[in-house]
Amino acid sequence: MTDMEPRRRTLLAGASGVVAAVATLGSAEAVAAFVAPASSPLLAVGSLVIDLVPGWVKDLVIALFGTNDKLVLLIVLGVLVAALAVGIGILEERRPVVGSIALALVGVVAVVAAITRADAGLDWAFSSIVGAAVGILVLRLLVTRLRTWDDATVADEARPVVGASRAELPRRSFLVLLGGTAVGALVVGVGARVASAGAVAVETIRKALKLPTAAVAAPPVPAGAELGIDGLTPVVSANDSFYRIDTALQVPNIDPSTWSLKITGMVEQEVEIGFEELLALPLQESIITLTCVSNPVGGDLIGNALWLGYPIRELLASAKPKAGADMVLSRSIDGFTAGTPLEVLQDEDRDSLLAVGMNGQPLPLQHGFPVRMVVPGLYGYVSATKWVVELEVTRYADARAYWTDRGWSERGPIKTESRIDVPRNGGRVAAGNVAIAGVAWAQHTGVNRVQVRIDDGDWLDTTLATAISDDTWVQWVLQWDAPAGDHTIAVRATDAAGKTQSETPVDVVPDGAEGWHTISVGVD
Ligand SMILES: Nc1nc2c(c(=O)[nH]1)N[C@H]1C(S)=C(S)[C@@H](COP(=O)(O)O)O[C@H]1N2
Ligand SMILES: [Mo]
Repeated sequence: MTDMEPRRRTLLAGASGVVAAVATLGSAEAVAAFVAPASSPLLAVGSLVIDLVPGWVKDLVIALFGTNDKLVLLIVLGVLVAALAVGIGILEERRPVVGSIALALVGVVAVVAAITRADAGLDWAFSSIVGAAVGILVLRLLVTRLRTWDDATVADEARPVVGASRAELPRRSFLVLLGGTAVGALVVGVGARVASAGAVAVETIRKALKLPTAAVAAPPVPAGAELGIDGLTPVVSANDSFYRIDTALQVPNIDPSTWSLKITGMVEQEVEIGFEELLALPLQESIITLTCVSNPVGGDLIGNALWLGYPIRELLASAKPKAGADMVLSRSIDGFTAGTPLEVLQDEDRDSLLAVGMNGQPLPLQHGFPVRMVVPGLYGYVSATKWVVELEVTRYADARAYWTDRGWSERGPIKTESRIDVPRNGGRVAAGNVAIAGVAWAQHTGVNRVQVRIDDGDWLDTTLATAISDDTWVQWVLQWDAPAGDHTIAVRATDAAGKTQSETPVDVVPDGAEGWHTISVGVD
């Protein structure tokens, strides 16, 4: 015997394969948790097997194991995966690269299984692709180290050295990588799987939830609110294209039956309300445009939806804020906080809602399920707390919100702004009649006038669509007889208070961008 005992080498190669498989599954689960919890290759392949297995096998399994059939499937899959992994490890050690190719093929099967699921998107492929790539990397590293160790053993036996053997260092480096990867991938994978299972479970509850109809319905969207121009942003934003901004790495999974909101702090009477109780209250609908303070001039961190919820002012009234309080610190289950002026939330003329519905659906998980705040006229970071669980009545002098501690203003009223949607910035259009159109907003004040300037011309009044309300953005359009050449188009809005947007560009930090959205177009 001149090298490592063959039995031991095979065993360690097999172990390398198993650890590569654990790394594959662990990283795939981690990616799935972010991309789409249901895209886990483990679930996808399992579901594919259930679909493919002939009926008599299913019947037999159910006859033998009853309601444990899924568990049996998972155990069988687990054993198969382990056997495959051992095989791939041994293959890679005997015929370098061949094992990696086999692992890549398994990845392809997982990708196909994932993207052919009923509600899958193409992004469901990500988790399997990343998983296979990580697995191959781990496999190659492990087998290379195993060979180095083996070669050193050969050298030791051929020409022994005094003291520590040459094989000691490679041996250690192989074992550390093997153990470290196994432990790391298990921790990450199991954590991600648990989180994904939570998201899938909460999504199921959400889908089954039926919201009550509003006691106070929103007036219908006026017919003239939607100009219906190609490329112009729709006046009501669909839930799945609504902008999303938050600090949540993992979207909180809240089972509504466990949700409650507490009103605490400077109040005569602490109040706590559960989800069922909230739904039993007379709910109100309101169409409100949310905007992010980080929206640059011309940006799209803004969206308009029909919200269903209970007026926050009513809940506050039942808690009876004490004199001296001037701020409500709303807290998300994940620790995020926003500081909203108490008087804004108490304002009789403002539909500040504890919202449960968005465009006729329960809030999507990403948009705060089961309950969030929506306040007309204030940027999201000071008002729109998602996954909200506490309203602490306090004072600006005593409490600070999440973003106030990070360089943003304590208060965040939305600034009047306007944006050109068509023609596209940098686009080309044919000479002749061209619609210049976009949106403008001055939430809770209202937009009075939108003007466009072409090149160095005069400011031209545009036609405003019918506004849904002062709490929403409004579309506008100007028909332009476009002459050939390169042109610059700028827009500015004037709000109902008579204030016209300032020309001077101002950065988003600390309290929102300012300036005129300006685009270039080529006319042929
Ligand atoms: N829990 C929580 N709520 C939050 C945030 C957050 O980071 N965490 N971000 C706020 C910000 S900055 C904005 S602009 C709005 C965005 O809401 P949306 O993602 O539903 O569009 O949510 C607000 N609510
Ligand atoms: Mo924001």
